Amino acid sequence: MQNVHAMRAHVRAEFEAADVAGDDAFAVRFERFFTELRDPLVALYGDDPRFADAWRRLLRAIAETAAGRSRELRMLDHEREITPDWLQREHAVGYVTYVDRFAGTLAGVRERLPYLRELGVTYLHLMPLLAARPAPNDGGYAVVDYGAVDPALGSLDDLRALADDLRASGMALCVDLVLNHVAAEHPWARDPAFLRTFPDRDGPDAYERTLPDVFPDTAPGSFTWSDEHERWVWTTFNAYQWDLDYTNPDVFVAMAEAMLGLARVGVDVLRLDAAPFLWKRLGTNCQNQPEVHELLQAFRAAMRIAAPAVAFKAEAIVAPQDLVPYLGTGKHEGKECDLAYHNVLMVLLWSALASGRVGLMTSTLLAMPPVPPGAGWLTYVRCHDDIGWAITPEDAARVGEDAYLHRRFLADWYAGDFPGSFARGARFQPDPRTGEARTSGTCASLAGLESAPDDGARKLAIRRVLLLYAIAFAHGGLPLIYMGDELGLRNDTAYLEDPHKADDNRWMHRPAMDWTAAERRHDAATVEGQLWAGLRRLIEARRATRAIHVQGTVQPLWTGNDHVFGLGRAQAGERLLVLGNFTADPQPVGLGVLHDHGFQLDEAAGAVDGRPVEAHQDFVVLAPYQHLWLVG
Ligand code: OTU
Repeated sequence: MQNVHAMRAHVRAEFEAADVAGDDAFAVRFERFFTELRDPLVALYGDDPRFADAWRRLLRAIAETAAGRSRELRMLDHEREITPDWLQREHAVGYVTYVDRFAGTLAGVRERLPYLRELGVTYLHLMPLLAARPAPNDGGYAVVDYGAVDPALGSLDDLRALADDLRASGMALCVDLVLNHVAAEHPWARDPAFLRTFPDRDGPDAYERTLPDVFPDTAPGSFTWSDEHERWVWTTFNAYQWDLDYTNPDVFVAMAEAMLGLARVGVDVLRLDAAPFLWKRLGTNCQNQPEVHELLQAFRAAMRIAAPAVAFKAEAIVAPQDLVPYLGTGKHEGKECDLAYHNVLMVLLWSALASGRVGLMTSTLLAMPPVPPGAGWLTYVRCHDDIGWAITPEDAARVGEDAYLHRRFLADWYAGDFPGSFARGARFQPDPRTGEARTSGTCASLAGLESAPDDGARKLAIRRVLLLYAIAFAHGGLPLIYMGDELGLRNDTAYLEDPHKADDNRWMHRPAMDWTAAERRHDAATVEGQLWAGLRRLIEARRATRAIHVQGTVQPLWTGNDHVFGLGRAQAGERLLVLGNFTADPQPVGLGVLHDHGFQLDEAAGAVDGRPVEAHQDFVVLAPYQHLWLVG
């Protein structure tokens, strides 16, 4: 074997001792990623007597997974090894949905693939689908068996068949992996060594001095008394979601086995749920601890050796300076997640839409650390969760705003409580201590479709939806369409009838697919037809624009008009400038701004938006919520 990786003598001895068999490709990967796997685990568990055995089991699981890869999956491994940016290319478009709400079962999803193909989807994220505890289970985020599919949705074989179908259609499959916690009923939760427990309130009280509440309204505090263990159990989220103790190497190996199991089924991307919470430290908010990044590097190295086609997506809804490290920075550069949710962009889009001003968005994006090479953003407008108004005091201060007041304004605006608001959302988990709240509601309802009294108002709402999606599509990375946004599905109140859901208003923006509405998607006279056509234009524009490829640079630009956002991109000699008017009024932008950046205005700039360009001698006027795409 070639010594592709310089190893210190004692590590080399361990490498030789590991003696893990496999084919040539496996051997090369094992040597290449050996230290990336071993170093973080030794740092975390080196002194733990359980480590030696855990390590052996981990290596065995990795080798077995690699050996079990079909010829087709091995080809995919090779293909993605030489195309590491496969998720972020200009034709990549994601779609996110619950299996049951979209098509009943996994078999049903297979039947609906033509719909997704027609839209142009290349990546399908299915919400939690592994066996969960009976309701309430937080939409499946309380797993009882990582090796089984929820029987109501189908079987592991159905999942395999779906993955095969998707692959044949050029679509990748993303599945949730709930890393931080298990259902209280999971067999692992019978073993106190897998949990963080405390005999009395001393520990919980000490931690809670600095722990924020995730669900302050419905699940206050972060600990739950267990009669079974006669101890307090760490429960960051709901009382039935028990946090795992990652200081125990057996927990790491158990979760690694769950990951590898999904790789064996043919899953392409793992969404690592609640990644920031994996490691707890007294005196902190117990998020984003350095050890979290060691864990993620080790998980990723294990997967790179076993099944390199499988990518990691971080679900870390945290502040900008804490977010970028999930894509691998510093000593973890190139060794962590391939993708992370750009929740900062998502929040700023809605903020700009409510205020009609783009200064906060422009300056905050300009101040964000760059994405490390090889990694990319998931850009999105809505997802299954609430919108947490994560605007920091530093970011607000840069544009002379007060972060607290602006966050309160946004919560009011999107609950429909602010004078002039077009939104029909709801407050999620209002925190009585701070008066703050997050926001629930579908994209369409938040953008004004539900409140629209007439055709004119409906048209504006449609324009708002398409403007937000236009920025998400132009930004670079992998854009996600949340199921129903392509048809303008409105808030669904049916959850109020279900006692296991009624207290969680996130269900209002998780409607069932409306296939009758979908049938109207080719009728330009309907809301569905206009949204569908608008999104289709965005997908086509993205495909045709090499500058969108993630390896290019993305640069927010000042346009000289505080109501018009500017986003510039450059890649391999091609350049793109997108302008977006965030108000319901016409807005001028001086042509000098365009010329300074090397762009000329032409008629084609309005093609993606679908409205003509209103050009004057020295300026261009953007129609309400219009977006212009200029290629240079
Ligand atoms: C995630 O969200 C899921 O997306 C939620 O649907 C789950 O309820 C939750 O985990 C528990 O499994 O706090 O308000 O930084 O923000 O993990 C949603 C990440 C959440 C957290 C995120 C979490």
